Amino acid sequence: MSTPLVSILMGSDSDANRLMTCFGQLEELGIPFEARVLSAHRTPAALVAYLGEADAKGIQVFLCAAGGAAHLAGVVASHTLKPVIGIPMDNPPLGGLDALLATVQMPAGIPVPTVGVGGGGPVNAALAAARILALGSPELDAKLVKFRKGMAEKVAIKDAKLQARLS
Ligand code: RP5
Repeated sequence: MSTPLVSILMGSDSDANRLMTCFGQLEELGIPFEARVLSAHRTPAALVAYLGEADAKGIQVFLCAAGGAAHLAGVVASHTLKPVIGIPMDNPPLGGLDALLATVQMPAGIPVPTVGVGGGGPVNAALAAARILALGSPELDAKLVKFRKGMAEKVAIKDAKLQARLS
């Protein structure tokens, strides 16, 4: 197993299933990662201890997923100078608006760029991490170029199918 470059932190194991697309996207791009359940509220000391080790391990980007009163990404960002991307979880009863605002509305000085709530959020967090890492990796940059080309080709095929149905 290669040294992890991305750390995916989640506030609870109840977040894990909704992060599978994030794991899958990182795997597809060949980016080594690790994932941990660590909570800003329930395990504050363990979280801070982990962040102390993460730099030494070579973690370059943190992806932090939490729902409700989601302070995980902000707390992580306050303990590291590495990029931290927030992933608000779409939990009931408020559907993720609570987590979105808690994650994105950071005070000036501690940035937490945040992806959208729900479906595309975890995938986009993985792709955002990939773009950061690609700044120092021509190999990963080439994979992202290929990924985007593949996506455009899929859309062109879908459009051709729609045109065929309408003709
Ligand atoms: C947050 O509280 C977690 O990220 C999770 O989304 C939410 C609920 O956690 P559980 O009660 O399911 O463990 O900290």
